[in-house]
Amino acid sequence: MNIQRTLPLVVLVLAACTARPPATAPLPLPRAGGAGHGIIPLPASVRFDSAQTFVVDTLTTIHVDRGAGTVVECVAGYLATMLAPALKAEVQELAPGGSLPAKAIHLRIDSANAAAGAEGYELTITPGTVTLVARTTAGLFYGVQTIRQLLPASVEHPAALKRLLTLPAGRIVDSPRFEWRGMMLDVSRHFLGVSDIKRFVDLLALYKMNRLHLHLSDDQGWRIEIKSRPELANIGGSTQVGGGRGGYFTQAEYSEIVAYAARQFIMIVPEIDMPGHTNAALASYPELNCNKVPPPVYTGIRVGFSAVCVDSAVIYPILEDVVREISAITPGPYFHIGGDEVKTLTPVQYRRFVERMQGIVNANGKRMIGWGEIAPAQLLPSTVVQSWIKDSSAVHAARGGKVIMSPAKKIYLDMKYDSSTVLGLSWAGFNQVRTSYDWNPGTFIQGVGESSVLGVEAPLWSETLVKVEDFESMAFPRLIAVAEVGWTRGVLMGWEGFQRRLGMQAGRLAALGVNSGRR
Ligand code: TNX
Repeated sequence: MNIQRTLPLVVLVLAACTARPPATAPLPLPRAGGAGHGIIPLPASVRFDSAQTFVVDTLTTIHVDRGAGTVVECVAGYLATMLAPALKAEVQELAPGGSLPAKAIHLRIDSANAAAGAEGYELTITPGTVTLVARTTAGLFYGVQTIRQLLPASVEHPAALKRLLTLPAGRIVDSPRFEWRGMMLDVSRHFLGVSDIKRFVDLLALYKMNRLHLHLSDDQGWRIEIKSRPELANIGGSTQVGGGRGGYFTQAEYSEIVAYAARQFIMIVPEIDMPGHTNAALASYPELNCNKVPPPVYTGIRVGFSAVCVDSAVIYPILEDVVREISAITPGPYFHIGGDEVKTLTPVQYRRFVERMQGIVNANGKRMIGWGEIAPAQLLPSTVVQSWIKDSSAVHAARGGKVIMSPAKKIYLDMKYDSSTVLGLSWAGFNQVRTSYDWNPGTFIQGVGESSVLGVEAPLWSETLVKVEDFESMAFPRLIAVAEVGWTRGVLMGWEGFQRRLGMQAGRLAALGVNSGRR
């Protein structure tokens, strides 16, 4: 390295912002490169130049422009940690007009870069230099994930003997099809702890997904501390399906998850399901019930039987406290009110409730999201409808609103793969990996065209899932298919190619210790 040309050399402090996936067992991947790369989601444009490669070794350095800012430094630090100990885990500043040493990886923000779009990136690899350019730090992070997937699976495991880390020479220009590329975890039916959630965050990041929706309340459990209404978590969080211990996130733990996810460009979207799916809340505060009698906590898996007393004025201060406290610790702009499967209210009662909640959510500075059932209410165009069955979300598209596509028959990750799958449900059918891959979010619902689709999100309901391994076996590999549906333009997609690339992910998933289900 020519220190002269990079002076002043500054080693940036990265400890606070480096995060890398945990892992358990090393396994090699087939060599990436040529036409046979294994990148998922498939980038918009990939060109490999020749048989030449960039070799990562102890001479390799990572550079960011001076003054690029902490977030760029963090992304560079994430890459440095991933490549250590092949190189020294240090990020260096490049002075204006300074030239790069040989064997440099340069991460650069260019806000005027038109090729890649807001979340896109351009990656150029030559034997001497790797240049990653993006308009935003998110784009840089996605480019780093592409670099990661071009490297052998051994980079996923800190204990793996570092085989030759090489990148094929070439150029990738890439940007996502949809803004919303998400997953939902139901931590209500069975509770998952902070470290389990972080593990999912790590895995979402690998596939360029950017939303993690947490289903924080349901009949069986209330999973977040509300300081002004402590019984919600104390009583409502005391059990789960099957009668286990349950649990809940303290607000500090929730904030820890939010911050951890933000470092990997993943927004946490909190959901408090109402007016139905509320038995845990009803058991905690008698005044939420029309008869003021709290029901016992519920550990079965029926749906549709509970509802808060929507015509009673006394419930709204409680719901306002809930929305206020959660909104205050949620930097993302969304609050999800659920709204699904309410069988005990009239349509008028239901609609009035949804409209009132929309006001409360907006008053707390958030945009409301609700499941498809909310569409017939008078919704603002800023409200988002999450479609899960063929519902009336076209009504919302017609008023200029956006729709998140979560069709149960395609991407419900709690549906069995087939009749031999041990865990999961099958009310929407079997969802094979191909089922989750082969569909078009832009044409799936009549009246909800491409421009009305905010993106895709795969829910993972947990009636039958207890341990994080159970969640993983249902999510993987189908979630990887959903990641490609959300990112890659339809004309570029194809099952055969995806299947081949998915095969190439196997070693990586094994190195990460992911309990992947079937193909
Ligand atoms: C329907 S999808 C539900 C959930 C269940 C799920 C099981 C939706 C908005 N509601 O309450 O857990 O089916 O697949």
